Amino acid sequence: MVRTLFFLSAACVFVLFGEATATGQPRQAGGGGPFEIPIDQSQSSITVQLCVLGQCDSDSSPVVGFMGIELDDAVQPTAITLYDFDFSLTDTIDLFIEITVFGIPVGTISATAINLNMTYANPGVPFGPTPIVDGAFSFADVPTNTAGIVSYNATGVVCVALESEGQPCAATINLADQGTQMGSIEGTIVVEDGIATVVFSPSIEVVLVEGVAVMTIDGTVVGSAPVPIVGDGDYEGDGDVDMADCSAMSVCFGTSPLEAGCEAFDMDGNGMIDLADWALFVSAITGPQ
Ligand SMILES: [Ca+2]
Ligand SMILES: [Ca+2]
Repeated sequence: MVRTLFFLSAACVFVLFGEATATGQPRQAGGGGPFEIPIDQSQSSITVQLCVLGQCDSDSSPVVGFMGIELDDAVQPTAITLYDFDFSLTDTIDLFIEITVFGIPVGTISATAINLNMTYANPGVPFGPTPIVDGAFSFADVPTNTAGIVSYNATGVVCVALESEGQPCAATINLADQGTQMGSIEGTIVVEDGIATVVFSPSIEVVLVEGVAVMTIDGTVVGSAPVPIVGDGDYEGDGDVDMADCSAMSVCFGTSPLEAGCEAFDMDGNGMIDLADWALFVSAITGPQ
């Protein structure tokens, strides 16, 4: 460590000697890369609706999981990028539909769905960014996978309709076999005191049997998490990155957890200050302003 400090102190002199020609600008406190927001179960619920031959029934469940996002700015974001999500329903969904003609029952379907789950089909691959306007945003055509086991039992006209489509009157469907579908996510975001509170309203339609049975999964999931912040290298906050900042960088280098003030040098926002940050710091040097 002593050697490292000596090296960096010397590097300050070396780097800053040439600062008259440095062209870097102070970096803004941008978003520090993708981060996960755990779902608050107490505020989150997903509803599954099954519609068969024009009649529908629905049931809801609490949901667990997370949202993975990135913001363009840690304080006043104007754009959000989706990286991942996993919404898992904790309760069994129970559905029952009775088809009537002039008030006379002519068929039924009962269905249960267990381990229902919606996930982003390309985890880690950025989707967006999409603009945040007045705290609201919208993602369309989000590649979404669904999973879970749906068991159903149909009678009367529902059974006849299923059989006409080559489907049995009672069966078990693995939603994972339905492949990737396009869903949508409406949402809102508030960032206050470094904490982002995000509301996602995901929605997806899964056609179980063409022309006969459609399942819609939608709801509201809510979560909060600290927004990672990347430092701008300006230790004393005087609007420049110069020799004084470089000396402080030498002291902060290698500290973990970060000491107060040293956040300015965590230039990649990963919670520690190492050579990757040093490289970014050097590129941010502006000289005295
Ligand atoms: Ca400074
Ligand atoms: Ca770092």
